[in-house]
Amino acid sequence: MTLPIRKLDSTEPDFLAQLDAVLAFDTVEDAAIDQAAAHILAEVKRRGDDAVLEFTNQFDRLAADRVSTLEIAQAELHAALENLSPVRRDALQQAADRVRSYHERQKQECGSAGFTYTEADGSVLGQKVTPLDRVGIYVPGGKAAYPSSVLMNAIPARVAGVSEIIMVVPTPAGVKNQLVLAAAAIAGVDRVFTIGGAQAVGALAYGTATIPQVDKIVGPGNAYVAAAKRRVFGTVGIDMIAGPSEILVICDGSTDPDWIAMDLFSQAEHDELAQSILLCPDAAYLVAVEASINRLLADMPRKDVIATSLTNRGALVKVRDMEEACAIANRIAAEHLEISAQDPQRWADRIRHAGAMFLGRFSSEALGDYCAGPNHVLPTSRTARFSSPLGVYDFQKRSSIIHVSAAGAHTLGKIAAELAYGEGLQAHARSAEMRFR
Ligand code: HSO
Ligand code: ZN
Repeated sequence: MTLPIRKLDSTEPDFLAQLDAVLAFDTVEDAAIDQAAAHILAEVKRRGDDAVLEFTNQFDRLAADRVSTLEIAQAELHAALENLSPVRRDALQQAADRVRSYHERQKQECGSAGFTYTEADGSVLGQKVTPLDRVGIYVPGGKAAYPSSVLMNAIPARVAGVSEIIMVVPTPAGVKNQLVLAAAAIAGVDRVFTIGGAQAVGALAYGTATIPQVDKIVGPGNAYVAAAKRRVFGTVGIDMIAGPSEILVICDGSTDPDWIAMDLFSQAEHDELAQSILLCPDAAYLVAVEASINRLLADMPRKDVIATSLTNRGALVKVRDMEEACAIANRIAAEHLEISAQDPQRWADRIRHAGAMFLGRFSSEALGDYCAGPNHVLPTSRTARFSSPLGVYDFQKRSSIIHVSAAGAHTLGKIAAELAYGEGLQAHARSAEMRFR
């Protein structure tokens, strides 16, 4: 099988335009989907449980008579865990333990303790960090129902100190994904409702008689879920609107080409829109990877998805040298960046924009997807230019602390009053002045 995978060469005059065309991803929101989501949200806001029940029965082909029957008891979550094969249960547990310890480290290192400092006049200024009270985790029900994503969303919330984690997961035709339930048990999710779509987002955002209102909704979903999340943002926090998954591999030509081909497949198999790109200065090596792709593809159960993804959105790119590869990687700002090279640290030092960096030939993205420890919820569609992996910090917020001494009220009061008069705000000025006059 010969896949018509796109080949680019950075020495071609219009290379950057070609690259941008490969990267371009149409995020235009579908107006019809947005309108449908808006309607569902309005109904859930107005009619609460009744609307949630109707939409759930309709879209997921259920015949539930009360929303409370859509809640899965803790005992059922733990039974799902117990019923896994010991090998799989053990793998899930080890992944959870590693993700937890990484995020515990992140909590220590990322300013979770807040800070205060005292000025010479005795005034104290600072910042207090507080976990969110209640968080909702959306877990897709269909082909992208990933137990690993349950761990990646719930564990940092738990580590942050969130008091209550509510998970929603649609169960079309009532089919429950046992591995998802087991992951919820391991991650310590408090309550699970088998609802999904815009109606689940609405229930979490507004609260109903049965489903508690949350402060933030995280987790990926289909186009209706994304539209609903966009719309409830402001009433609640949201994590991000994730695009299709991407991998960018920079290879110096020293890694087994089969390994690189399989890494490109690993992202491509997620979805037809996923993107896998390889940058390499060695033309012969690119030919070898292409041969590996064509040889290995036939054996892949998801070969159709992989082939579509690689054909429509993939690319093998010949670059001048590793320096140029790094510059291109910064332009792409990929969700996942593998640097498969002899001296990966040397090149990693040049990278400024990537959701996660996998350094050296043994660090395949798959390890990060499941169990290395860092989060696999990462900025997609070039948003790594300005955003970060999901982390403990996403489940915390900060409050400023201002504790002014009598002496401080004098010095600060004069500054504040002067500026308040300048803004024409008398009460501000007087409120400051009363404390030192
Ligand atoms: N690569 C996906 C995460 C995932 N992979 C889940 C396997 N399961 C997006 O980062
Ligand atoms: Zn993956």
